[in-house]
Order: sequence, then structure tokens, then C-alpha cells
Amino acid sequence: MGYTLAQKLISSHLLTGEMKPGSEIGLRIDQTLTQDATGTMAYLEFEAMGVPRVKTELSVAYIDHNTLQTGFENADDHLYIQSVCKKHGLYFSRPGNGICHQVHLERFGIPGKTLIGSDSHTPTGGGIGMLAFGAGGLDVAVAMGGGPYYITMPRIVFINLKGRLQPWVAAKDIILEVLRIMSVKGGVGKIIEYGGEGVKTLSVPERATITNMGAELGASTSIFPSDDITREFMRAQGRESDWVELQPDADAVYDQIIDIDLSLLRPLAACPHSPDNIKPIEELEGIPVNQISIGSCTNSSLLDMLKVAQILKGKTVHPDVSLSIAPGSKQVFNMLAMNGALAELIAAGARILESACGPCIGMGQSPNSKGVSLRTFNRNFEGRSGTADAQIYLVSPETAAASALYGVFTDPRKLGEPLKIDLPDKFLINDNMIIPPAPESEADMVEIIRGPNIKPFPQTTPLPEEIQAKVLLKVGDNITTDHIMPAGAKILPLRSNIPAISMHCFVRCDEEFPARCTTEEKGIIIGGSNYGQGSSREHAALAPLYLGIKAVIAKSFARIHVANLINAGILPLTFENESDYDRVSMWDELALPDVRERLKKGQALILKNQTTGETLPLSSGFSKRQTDILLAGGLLNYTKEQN
Ligand code: MIC
Ligand code: SF4
Repeated sequence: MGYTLAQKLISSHLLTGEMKPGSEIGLRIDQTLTQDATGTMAYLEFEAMGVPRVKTELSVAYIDHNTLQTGFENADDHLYIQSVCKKHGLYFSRPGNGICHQVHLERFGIPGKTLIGSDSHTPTGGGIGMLAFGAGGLDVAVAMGGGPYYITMPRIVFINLKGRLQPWVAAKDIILEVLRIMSVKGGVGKIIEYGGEGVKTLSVPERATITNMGAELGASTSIFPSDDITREFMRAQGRESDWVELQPDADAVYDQIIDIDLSLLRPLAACPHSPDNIKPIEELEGIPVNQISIGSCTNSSLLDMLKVAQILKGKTVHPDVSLSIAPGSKQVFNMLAMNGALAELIAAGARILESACGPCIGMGQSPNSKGVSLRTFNRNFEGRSGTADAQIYLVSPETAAASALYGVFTDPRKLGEPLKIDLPDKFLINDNMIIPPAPESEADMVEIIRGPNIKPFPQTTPLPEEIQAKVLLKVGDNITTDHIMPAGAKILPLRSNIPAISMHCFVRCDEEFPARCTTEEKGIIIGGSNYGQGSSREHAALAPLYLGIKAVIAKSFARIHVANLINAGILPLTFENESDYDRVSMWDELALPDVRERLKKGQALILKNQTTGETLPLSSGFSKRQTDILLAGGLLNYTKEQN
């Protein structure tokens, strides 16, 4: 029986475990990336491990999230990360150089290599055939130190693309269709592999839009084969020598096959407030639009920007619409400037933003009250834009640009003549905003610059014999990390300061939560299904840790978040019977008797609800390694114990 493409890459990087779905495997990691909002913590953790030089083939730190400098905090973080890179052997991508995933694809990604990044959209690299995972900062720190990255061996879904897209239908519409079919939970425990004749009709930036937004399926990662189109892209980036061909075996066996006929797709939108709430644009046509934002790691390639420029050329943005555009990288920005497309965007009235995440993470451009905002981004969770009652829709650049002209939801197909865009044979290559590390011989002389906002990683203690605590919060299904640890211009600058950022934990669901935790000193959170979907931010585990949360008991968890909870030493437990969720209420006094002993012996855990007198069975299903991490009180303690 042959291997699928993902299985091939897993097998060539397998350090521990068996490739049996559901069992834990450890992978050798070739490359890592971080961004600044998760990076400071990751590097504090890396420093705490005491490894002098990164042991990966390549590690890069990007500055793209916290580029709005309304105080000293973000700029201090940038300097801290820059000095860490210099000393410990990483490349540093300066603010202004672009969004991590876009720049990594352009300048560093290599087909067939493994990549983990402290950002959930790291699977963008799957667009050129990388096996790329989003991970918590601590997992990235361990990988930089040469340690394996552990995941549960996923099942493999094959998405068989047939035919070719009709004019005005985009790669974004393909991934929105996949989200419609599978939902935000549908990818959990799975790798999504794309193949079929239709793949040959998709360029690398289009493939990367699709793998990027696979994160919204909850998938472990997504991947495309590496073929002649990949080769052309690598050649145009001056990196053809890094290209290798990668295809699945002809007799590969998949766990699930989904057929999508590209020629039948229409322009789609993800409606508020979930990326899987999909409707065709035809059904939304005519709804007035207040704001449009084009950019983010999903849709900010040169191809996307050139499409938008062609649509806006010689026209003016509708008077009721504010249109902002952020090119994904300095390369894209510079090429737009050189070929005149930037002038067209400016002339049409677009508000040009720097090459960064910007509005996607609530760093500016929050919509007006109850505003309707169309965005080419990947997440439309409630409140993420910075405006609590805004209505955010996720659409293709074509739909965004067409709607910008008419001021209402507009099906781009009505714009007539198809767009014609040729990607260049050669991209503009100028890596002057990427700073290489100091030579190893000079590393000792480099001083780490630590601003006053940078506070150490919170202390953890080994798991006690028994946990007794009250329910301090009960939430429903699909809680995102944006609920748990909101981002945005006010809160993001506190990413290096866990005590301060903790005071914003869960405030979007319950303003009193941090104060309640401070008074009670310890507590338990009850969650519904898919708890912790979305971002890889480990702050969604570290803030609860700081606030004294000992366990989260939910119907089910999202992949990266559950790993972050374990790494922080917080027990992520699931109800054996989902309906038992209803048997626990806010303020109930709960106990996890003999939890340490039971975990150690691999026995089932039970939950005693002392308020109702009921005993409820729990499932945990931890691997031996995860158990040891929890017993030690988190991955840092565990790693120190191992050394
Ligand atoms: C996001 O899109 O939510 C982020 C901001 O890029 C996060 C990382 C973070 O919270 O810093 C992600 O997707 O992992
Ligand atoms: Fe940045 Fe948005 Fe991409 Fe996250 S999803 S990395 S915030 S552009």
C-alpha cells in the first residue's frame, strides 16, 4: 500500500511513534518561524532552556502583528526579538518586510521540509508542498532546541479537484466551499491533501490561500503536491535549486475523499461570525457595505493585488465605502510600486496600509458601529475586528474589489471581461530587510535587550494529588482563542507581560472573569465542543494558568489549544458523555480525586460534582509524554527535569 504525500513527509521525518491514526508521533523539524505577538514568549521559553544556538536548518523571526506602535511596548518587543535572533542564530525579518507566511513562502519555504510556526496559519507553506504546522510558542522553542514536534497521527483527507475555475471565481471560493462542506470542526485530527487534475490550474499563491485557510477547518495541516508550477514559482523567486518534485504514490489510500468540480463553483462569502457560515454572493447582493479590507496572510500576494488593481483601474471607490489595502510583503509592495499598479490603487482612493497583519488582528481599521465589513481575511469571529457589533464577511479579492466600486455586495462576475494577469517570470529579489544572525564566534558578545514590559514566563508547580475547585466560567460550543485571550491594538502590546494580559482573559464573554479568578485563587472552566479553535496563541493557556485555572473540562478541544494547555500544565479533560456538560453549573464545587495517581497509572479520571453529589466519568487519552508533562506541571518543568 503506497503513501499519500503527507504520509511520505511524515515518514521521512518520523523520530518516534507509529504512523497509526490517533497515536502520538514525534517529527523532526527542519524550519521554524515565529511572529512578534507569540514570538517574545517563545524566545523567553527558548532562553529558559539554555540552548545557545538554534539547532534547526533555518529559523526565522518575523515582525508583522504588533506594528502599530502606540506606546513603547511593541517597539521594545521588536528589539528584544532582534537581539535574540542575532545571538541565538535566527534570521530576523524587520517590521515592514511583510506578513510571516507570505514572506516565508517567497523567500524561505522549501518543498518537502517540515516547518512549525507559532501561528496557526503556518500551513500556508503547504502551498509549495511543505509539511507545515501551527504550534504553541513552547513547542516552537523546543523545536528550535532540536527537539521533536509531537502531534497525533492524523487521518488523511484527499480533496480531488476537477475542472477549472470559471472567470471571477477565486481560490478563496474553493476554500470557502471546503469550509461549507466540512465546517470549522471538520478537519480536526486530519490532514487535507489536495490533488486531481484541477491542481494544475492553480498557481502557488492560489494554493497558498487554500492551505492557509485550512486552519479554519481545524485541520492539522493542508498540503499540495510540488510540481512544475511550484518549480516555476521557486525559479521566479531565484530558488529553483531548492525545488523537488513531490507527489503521492499512485496507490495511496486516503481515509476520506471529497470531490470538488472547480467549474461549478460560484463566488462565496463566509458570513458573520464564523468562517463556515457560507452563502453565495448572489444571495447577499445589494446589502450596503461600509468597509472593505484587502490583505492578510490569506490574500495579499502579488496576484491578489494585481487583480484588485485591474478592477479598480480608472475608477473610484464608492463614497460610502472605506477601502484599505495591505500588500503581504515588501516584495509585493515594491513590485506594485514599480509596475504602476500601486498608483492605480491610490488613484482609485484605496487607503494603503503597511505590509503587516493590521486590521486582520484588530490593529487599526475597526469598522463603524454595526458596520458591514468585507475582508479577504481568514477569520470573522465576533469582536476580532475591534468593533463588537460589526458584521464581518470573508470574501475573495475579486468580490471585495467589485463591492468597493458599487458600495453594496457585488457578484464580481457582473464586471464582464475576465481578468488577465500573468505572474512575472522573476520576482523582485531584495532581502535587505532580513538580518542574518551574528556568527557563532561573536554570539557571546551580543546582549539581549529587554524592555520593561517583558516579564518572565509564569511559574508552574507539579500536578497535586487532588484538585478541588469551583467552576468559575461555563461557556458554549466553538469558543475561539479570540474569546479566551482577545487581541487588538489595546491588548496585543501586553503579549510579553502575562500578569497584565491576564486581566483581559475572557472579558469578551464575561467581564468579571479575571477578578473572580483573583478572588477565588483557583478554578475550573467548563467548555462545549471545539473549545479553543482559531489561533495558536499560548497566551490563551498562559493567562488562565496565571489566573489559577487548574483544568478545562469540555466536550472537545481544538488541536493546537489542547497542546498549549498541556504545555502550560493545565488539565484538558473531556466529558465521557457529552450530555454531562449539562450536569455542571457555574459555581459548582468540583473535585478530581486522586488525579495524580490515576494519571500516573493510566486509570480513568472521574469528576465529583460536590454541589450535586454526582460522579461523572471523564476521558483524557493522554500519551505517556503528555502525562509526564502534566505531572511535572508543564513542558518547561518537564524539559528541565529531562536535562
Ligand atoms: C491570528 O490570526 O489569530 C494570529 C494573531 O495570527 C494568531 C497568533 C496570535 O494570536 O498571535 C494565530 O493565528 O495563531
Ligand atoms: Fe496575521 Fe491575520 Fe494572518 Fe494571523 S491571520 S498571521 S493576524 S494576517
